[in-house]
Amino acid sequence: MYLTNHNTQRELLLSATLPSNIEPIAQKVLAAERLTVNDAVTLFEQANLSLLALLASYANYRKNGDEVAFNKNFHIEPTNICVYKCKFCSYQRELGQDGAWEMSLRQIEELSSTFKERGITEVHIVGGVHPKWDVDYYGKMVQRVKQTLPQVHVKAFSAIELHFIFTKAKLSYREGMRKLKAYGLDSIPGGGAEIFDAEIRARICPDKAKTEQWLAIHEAAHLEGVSSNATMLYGHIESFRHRAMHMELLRELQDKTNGFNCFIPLKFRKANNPLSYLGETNTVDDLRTFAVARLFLDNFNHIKGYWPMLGKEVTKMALSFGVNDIDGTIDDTTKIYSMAGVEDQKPIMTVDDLTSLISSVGKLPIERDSCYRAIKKYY
Ligand code: V47
Ligand code: SF4
Repeated sequence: MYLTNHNTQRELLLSATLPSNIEPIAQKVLAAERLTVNDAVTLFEQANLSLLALLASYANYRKNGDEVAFNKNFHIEPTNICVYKCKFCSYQRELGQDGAWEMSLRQIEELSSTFKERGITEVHIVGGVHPKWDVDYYGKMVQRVKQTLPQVHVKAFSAIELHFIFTKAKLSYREGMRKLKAYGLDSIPGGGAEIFDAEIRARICPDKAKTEQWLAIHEAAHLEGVSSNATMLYGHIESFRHRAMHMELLRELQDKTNGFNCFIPLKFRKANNPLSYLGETNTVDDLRTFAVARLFLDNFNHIKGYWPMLGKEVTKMALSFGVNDIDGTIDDTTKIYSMAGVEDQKPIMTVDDLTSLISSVGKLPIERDSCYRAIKKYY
């Protein structure tokens, strides 16, 4: 075991002679003061990797100690048919196109039944924006899952799907949210945020919900007592400043509502999509992004390293860069990342795998529920 000694970290930071551009930022971290967008850009561009690890670990320890969380979950991807054509998407198909799928309510129920008595606490439902489905179909999906697995938390539908179905039904976001809540929706996942800058958005996902709409959906959810996650798709054509400004908008909304559970940086994966020519960013950039997110988002308790997208080895490393959550068992139920070319083509981790991964880097595994309450400690 090599557990963090918070005081040693502090001593190290206080005694180090830091470059003059980084020193004031490190002082803010030690004093738990908020960083500016310029501070975040400076960290992205100029901070040494080991210093970033130390700063982010220090900030994370203050919130989460040495515990790292996982959950027992599976995904339902009800369709990959989508009215939009995001340039980074490897998964989207047209109605009737080869490789398109759409699940009936019966199929959703059957898939859920296979997870009975397996201790699952969360079902994550997200898919394409189907041109023919409406808010009641989305609601019934949630209802069927809840009827089959009454104890689970249903975290479902990205702001992109929600914007489309609420607009089609002429419902305000809050009315729509109330309707889905009545069907059993518990929280919403963080997808569709991509990069909030309007010019970047226009180049990578021109036709789907705009930044203001993404934020308004999440705000409406929070006001209706539905918590949510937030993501950021990085490593394509955005700059460090775009990343920092993206996080600033999330931090502002979190100040207002406190409704976000966690932040999940998602690394752009290049296979089978129109942005393949960009290639992928490197592991050092992944780690820097996690660390800056941990330092900048002072009002987010949890930073998630989503293992099916990062791969297990990078996930382990991310635990030294401010990450305190690695998501769940998944059980080979998501195709978004395998279709985009990640190494793990069949994402499955048992509880043993997850706890071993976490312990292997000296952290303390805990199983959590979807609201980050501890269910079981594995140490
Ligand atoms: O919005 C799509 C991303 C998101 C690619 O809330 C890609 O717990 C990389 O939001 N390379 C959907 N990323 C998935 C999502 C999510 C995943 C895990 C956990 C949670 C949560 C949310 O996936 C999309 C987009 O940003 N994405 N294609 C790609 N080629
Ligand atoms: Fe559709 Fe989502 Fe793919 Fe965009 S990322 S094309 S909204 S499935």
